[in-house]
Amino acid sequence: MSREALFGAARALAERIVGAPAVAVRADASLGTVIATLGGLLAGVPVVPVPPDSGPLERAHILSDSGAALLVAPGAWTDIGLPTTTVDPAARSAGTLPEPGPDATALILYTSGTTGPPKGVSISHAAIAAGLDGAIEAWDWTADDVLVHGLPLFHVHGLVLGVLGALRTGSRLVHTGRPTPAGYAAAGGSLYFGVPTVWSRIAQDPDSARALAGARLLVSGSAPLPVPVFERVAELTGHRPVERYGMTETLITLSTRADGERRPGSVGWPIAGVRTRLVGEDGSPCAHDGETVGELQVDSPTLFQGYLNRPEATAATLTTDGWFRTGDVAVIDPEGRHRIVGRASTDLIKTGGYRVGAGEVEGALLAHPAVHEAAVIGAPHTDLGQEIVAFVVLAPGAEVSERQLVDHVAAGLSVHKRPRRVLFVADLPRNAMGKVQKKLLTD
Ligand code: MLC
Ligand code: AMP
Repeated sequence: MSREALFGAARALAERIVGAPAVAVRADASLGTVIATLGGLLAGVPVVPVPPDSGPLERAHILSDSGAALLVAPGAWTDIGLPTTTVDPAARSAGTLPEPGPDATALILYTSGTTGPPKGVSISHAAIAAGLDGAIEAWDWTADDVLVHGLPLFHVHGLVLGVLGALRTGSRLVHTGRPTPAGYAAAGGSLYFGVPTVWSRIAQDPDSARALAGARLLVSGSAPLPVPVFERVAELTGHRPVERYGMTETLITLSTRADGERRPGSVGWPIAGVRTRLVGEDGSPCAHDGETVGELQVDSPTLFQGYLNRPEATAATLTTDGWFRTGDVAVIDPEGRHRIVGRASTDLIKTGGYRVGAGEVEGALLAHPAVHEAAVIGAPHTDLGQEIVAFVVLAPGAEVSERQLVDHVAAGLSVHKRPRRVLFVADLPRNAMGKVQKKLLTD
């Protein structure tokens, strides 16, 4: 679809939804999602992308918490108690709407915390512009590029960088539907985005990997890129991948550069406008010696506006001087290169690049009548980075299979939040305070 046609169709939707408090979009990997998102942005109506495979529990929470007045859902989800509409890719409007101010909320993205249901992260138009401009500069991204990816359109990576970034630069976008090695190989792009699981699968498919030799830049983000995967991708494609780091709450903050050194394990330097610092457990600044480990904090025009309806949760992420606490543990070397070494909390799991809170999965398991106690961990996994593993104590006399519990979580939440393994145990290891000792479960 040309840019002109896309904006015409998006404007036609924008005119129908202008004035709504928020619009939810069933964000499948389709042109309809792109038109609906752009329509919301042009109308100045916050867009709430909803994962297309989200089950009733997760969907009901997102729709009610976000205050969406309308759902754009082509041909599905008629039972959700909200008026629905569809997009018409053939519609055209040349009308103009007033441009939303920089502080208007552009997107509300739902993402997991360590406990409870996902929180809505409000992101302003200005933050998106700042994050994209920083990435565009670091990667020399121009209208001559053809961006290729197959990532989901309800998170920062696929939607903000992967769709809005293409619109901001004017580069073409090929979405491969799913991020498969064969799909990437066939797309003939210049710029490729993937999460580490995608690059790991490409590294194991030499023919597809070699087809990327003609690209300009390969970019990995959303989770740590294992060094052997970096090296294998470089060997097969001739390109050392750019690695970059970000969060839903901060958008993109750190990256190696198209015109700079790309070292395995390094997420590089702050993009333009972003400041970072490392803070020790006692609150004092850490040395930038490449060894001293501290919490990474960010001060940046890319920061979120807060968690929707959760002022206390928002306040808990900010220091008294207004810096955002990422919860990631990092080192900075004397040249300013950043390396992410882990997370402060074991209860945020990264699986296939998706962020999943252990508490949300535990809550879904506990809602099953056969489950008495549940503890969920992220266990190291070569393909997914971490895989979700549940330890379950059954209620007295109850019987349930591993498969039934996996399906129970996949049906209520989203498919990617399902445990890959369920281990039935007689009891859970707890400390003197009664807290489950997840380190022992991981071991
Ligand atoms: C299996 N399936 C089930 C099921 N068991 N479905 C229902 N119930 C069950 N119990 C089926 C599904 O229907 C689906 O089938 C398939 O299994 C999906 O399996 P999967 O193993 O989950 O998918 P997989 O192919 O392994 O996914 C890997 C992946 C994916 C890399 C493609 O994890 C992915 O897209 N990750 C990207 C995450 C991302 O974009 N993160 C960015 C966050 S933003 P079928 O038939 O449909 O295939 C961020 C900010 C930043 O982090 O800085 O970037
Ligand atoms: P999300 O909100 O889904 O974007 O998840 C953000 C989290 O993903 C961060 O807090 C990090 O833990 C992790 N993350 C993102 N990019 C990277 C990266 N390049 N290396 C290591 N971890 C990353």
